[in-house]
Amino acid sequence: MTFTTPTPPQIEAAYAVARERYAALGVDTEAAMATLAAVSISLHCWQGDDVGGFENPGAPLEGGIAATGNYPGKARNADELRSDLDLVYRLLPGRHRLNLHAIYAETGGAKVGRDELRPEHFAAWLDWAKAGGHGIDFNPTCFSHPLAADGLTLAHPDPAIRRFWIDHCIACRRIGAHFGRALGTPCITNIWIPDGMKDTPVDRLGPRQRLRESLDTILAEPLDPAHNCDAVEAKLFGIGSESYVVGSHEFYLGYAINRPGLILCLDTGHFHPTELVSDKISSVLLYVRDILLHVSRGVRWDSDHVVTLSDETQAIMQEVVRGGFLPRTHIGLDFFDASINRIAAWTIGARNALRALLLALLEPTDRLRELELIGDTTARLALLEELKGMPWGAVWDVYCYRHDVPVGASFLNEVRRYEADVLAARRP
Ligand code: RNT
Ligand code: ZN
Repeated sequence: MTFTTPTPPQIEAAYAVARERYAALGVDTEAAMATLAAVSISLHCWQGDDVGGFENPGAPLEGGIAATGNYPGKARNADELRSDLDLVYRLLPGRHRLNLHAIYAETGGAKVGRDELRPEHFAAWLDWAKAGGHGIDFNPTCFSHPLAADGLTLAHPDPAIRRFWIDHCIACRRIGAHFGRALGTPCITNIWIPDGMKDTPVDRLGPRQRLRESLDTILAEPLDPAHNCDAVEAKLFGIGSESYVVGSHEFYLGYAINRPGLILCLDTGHFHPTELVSDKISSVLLYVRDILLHVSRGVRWDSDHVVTLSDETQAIMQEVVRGGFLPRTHIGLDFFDASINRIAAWTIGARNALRALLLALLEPTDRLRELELIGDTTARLALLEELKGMPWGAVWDVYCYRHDVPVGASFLNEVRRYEADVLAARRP
């Protein structure tokens, strides 16, 4: 099935109507689009190859996370992954960043320990990012490794194992600073570790003390925040760490509050199903300078489904916009669906994050706030519900059109073409 696009005159005509409708509510659609254009989403490289990386091709994904599905055509090496990413970026309006993991190093076949990784192992990524105008963010990979086999890394009781992971994280911060310096935009180096226990531990405190000490050591070296900024990511549970996770939300929130400038990462899939990241943002940003979002879609467990335009995705972006938090919020994506075309997965998820953000920017927040302040909760509800039917899709279409990317579902035509021309030739 081929998807057709509206013609430019149709796009413009629909937009003219939408612009008037929004203007009547006091919303400036041009200003909303200008704000949106300044936002760079960090596209996670790991959707392209099911979090495999190139360190040890075929090695299983470990660390309490899992990618399910075996859709054909996954990237087998860095060149393929970059080529796939190039297509995704061409299908997204705006200029966006890349979020890289340490296992995506290119060592030219040489075995390089993760504690010995250096900027030169990412030279090809850097050149490519420079050419494409992408900032880079980075992550130590503290999973899928023999020294993480028992599910503990920075909190491991064995000081030698702990030291290995500390050195890996130190190496990653330096690589991050190198990216930031070279690209002129700070790299966010985000630490997530899988450490936890399958069954109820006796000692919940010891591992947390060790993790705190490890983090102190990792972060001891001062790096210019214009080059590298550090983030930490909490989690409720993982596969095999159902009973206890060392780096819980409270652990990292407390740690970040005590370390000025440290960014707190909130992953949408890392909390109780009834607990919402949208409700945490305004609390966290009272005490922490910046947040990093891992926009994902948790389904029952931290299953990392492709981001949809769900109520929660919208609520998160509303909170970011309503609070004036855009300058303090770094938006990254984190999902890995191996059951559908991976390039479509990336594109659908990223476009939905952008659409949710646009919707939030098209809200007459001042009016809603006024109604709330005078206690007119009837009108607040009425207006909020009416907004759902406003012609925001016409604004999104013109935004895509102006950025020279496919309008509507027609982006899928290009994905299908690439699938036939490029992906189909890839054998595992
Ligand atoms: C895992 C975390 C983490 C990873 C990536 C691959 O639960 O969400 O962010 O998904 O580092
Ligand atoms: Zn995450």
